[in-house]
Amino acid sequence: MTEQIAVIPGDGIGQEVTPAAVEVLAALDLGFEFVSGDAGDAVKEETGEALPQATRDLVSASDATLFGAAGETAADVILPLRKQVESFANVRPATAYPGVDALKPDTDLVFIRENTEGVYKGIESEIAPGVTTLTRVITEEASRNIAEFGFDYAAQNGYDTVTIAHKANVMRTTDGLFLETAQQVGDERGVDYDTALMDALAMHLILRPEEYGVVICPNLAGDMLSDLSAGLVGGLGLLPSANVGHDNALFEPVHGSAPDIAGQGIANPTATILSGAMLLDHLDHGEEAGRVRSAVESVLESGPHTPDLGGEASTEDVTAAIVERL
Ligand code: GGG
Repeated sequence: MTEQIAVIPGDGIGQEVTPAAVEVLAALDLGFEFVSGDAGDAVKEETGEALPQATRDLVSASDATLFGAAGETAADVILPLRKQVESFANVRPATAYPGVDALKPDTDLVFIRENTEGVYKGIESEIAPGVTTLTRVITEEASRNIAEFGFDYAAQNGYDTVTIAHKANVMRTTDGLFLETAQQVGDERGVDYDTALMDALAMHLILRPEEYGVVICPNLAGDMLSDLSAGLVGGLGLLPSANVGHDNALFEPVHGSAPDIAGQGIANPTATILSGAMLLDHLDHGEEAGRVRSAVESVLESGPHTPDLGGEASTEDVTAAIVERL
């Protein structure tokens, strides 16, 4: 049966790296049907709406979605899209590769980020001129879902170190619940785990990332700690991600629209192509996912490289080299 992939490039370099990943997926000859959807700043300017209903419908009707990058309208685009696939877990691996000048070459981390609540719930108000508030929502159900997913992920992918990130000494009620629930899940399974205050963890990740594996995080902490860890392995151009729901999923690079380099044809497509590999795994094309990862690793090792990795190659050069390796 033909599998339908929704492709939403979004803003900025999303318009460059998403076609690159589609080119790689198409080269596998799996018979995917790619259907494009509009979203983002330009769409909002044209139509008044950053995420048209037709794009939401496309995502729901597809077997999986490949998304590029969100710009100014991120809160109106990527958060509702993650909701559209009912994704409760955002999986963000940060891995160092041979051939890339990484600050910490032994880094092999996977952030399992809660994807539905925390401060990203969108409950903000201006309660008086010059006075604003934000409501942070943490529920036992969502905390249990992400912890179960995180411990399962570690077991299935061979990680023996699991860390629960939190700030329960300050956010006693909300992160108190997150921590207590995640610990319960670890205890029920009888597996070892650590807990870490997220601010101290940020420092430890920079000094000794090799001591960590899977990190289970509340929403904002997962967003920030994964970006921080991109700095350990060579930059945001390398980090893919999966937004996983029970019946659907959306895959996107961790990076945003990078307006400083958009339109120049020099964006690193690696993160989006590796997001494509995660999509392949999700659709049970594990062998092809492995082939894509090997091709990417080969190109990272021997080049060509885009300028973010110290090279002079274009997005198209790197994509062509990966397709050739396939
Ligand atoms: N492809 C990821 C992206 O566009 N990120 C922009 C952004 O603002 N992300 C916020 C988030 O990941 O929650």
